[in-house]
Amino acid sequence: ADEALEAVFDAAVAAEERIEPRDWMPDAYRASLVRQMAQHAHSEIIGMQPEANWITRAPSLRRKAILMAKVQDEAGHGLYLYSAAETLGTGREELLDKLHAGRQRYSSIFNYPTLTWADVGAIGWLVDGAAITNQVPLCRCSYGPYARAMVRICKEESFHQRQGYELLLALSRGTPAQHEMAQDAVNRWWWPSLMMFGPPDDASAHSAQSMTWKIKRHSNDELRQRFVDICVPQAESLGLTLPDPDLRWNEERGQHDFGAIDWQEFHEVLKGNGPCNEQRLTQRRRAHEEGAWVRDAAVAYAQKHTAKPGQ
Ligand code: FAQ
Repeated sequence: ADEALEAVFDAAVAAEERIEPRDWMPDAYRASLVRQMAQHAHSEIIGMQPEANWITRAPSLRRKAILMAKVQDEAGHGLYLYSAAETLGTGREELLDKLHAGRQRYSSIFNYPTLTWADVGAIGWLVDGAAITNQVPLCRCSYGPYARAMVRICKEESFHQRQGYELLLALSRGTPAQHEMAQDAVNRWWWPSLMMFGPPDDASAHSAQSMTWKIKRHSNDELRQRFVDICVPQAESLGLTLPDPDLRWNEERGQHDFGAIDWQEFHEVLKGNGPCNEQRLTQRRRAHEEGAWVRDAAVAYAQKHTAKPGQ
């Protein structure tokens, strides 16, 4: 019977139809989606930490309001994604437990520190820019709830990217010290941003299967290249340079060549040895424990209200 169901599933994917929660799907498809969506959700909420670090030190009320809105959006993105993962039968609590136990991943990028105010700009421009490049194709993901969550997330990410760009532009055109601060932030965030797209195609364990299932629409290297090509003219407009002496236009390919990525560093960060891995997870576990009373209160409130009509 499974073979007939699998044929229906394969045909739906081939016909660009959406797979919905109640449709039959192969166990491995479900598992791979949960893996990717959980990693994505975890990235959104862990990703609040590096920038939240600057909320109290934002240089003006306007900058502070913008940054608070952005960090709140990230919490919201986490919630859309946990809800989307719930439609596959895995609850938020279960996924959070796995994150806290170090059994599920979050993006490597959030294990780097935010040393200056310019880092908030570099994160917006580069990290959110990389996130959009990766996530726009996910709006066409074969799994309906994930694809729909992505549409809204991408709109908000675009605003995040613009605020980062505008912040960096203000610094770049500011005093020499401000310009230098912007350049230093770009120097530190550039290479880790390129690593966000994942390992090179020949080392990407899941790409081939995920592309057959139309979860992913482009390979890691394709999206990384697209991102580099987008960033080069933007860096020029910003008056900042990208820290890669090998970066140059390749007329033949119609794309930029760029230098070698330090995959050793990527693997170390994935193993937990990045500059902030321990700090991020400790802070996440603490926030979860300190928020226990909110969850308890919400459950008590809900029980009280469901009990009422019968009283
Ligand atoms: N960091 O076979 P592949 C954001 C893992 S944006 C850590 O190529 P796949 C917005 C991968 O899980 C960031 N781990 O895997 C924001 C796998 O491990 P596993 C989040 C990585 O899935 C901005 C192994 O390596 N975005 O949060 C990374 O086909 C600012 C082999 O890799 C998403 O998650 C990495 N960079 O492709 C928030 C987007 N790369 O599971 C706050 C959705 C790979 O076997 C502030 N995800 N790994 O143990 C995806 O598109 C894909 O999952 C990829 C990886 C492209 C990340």
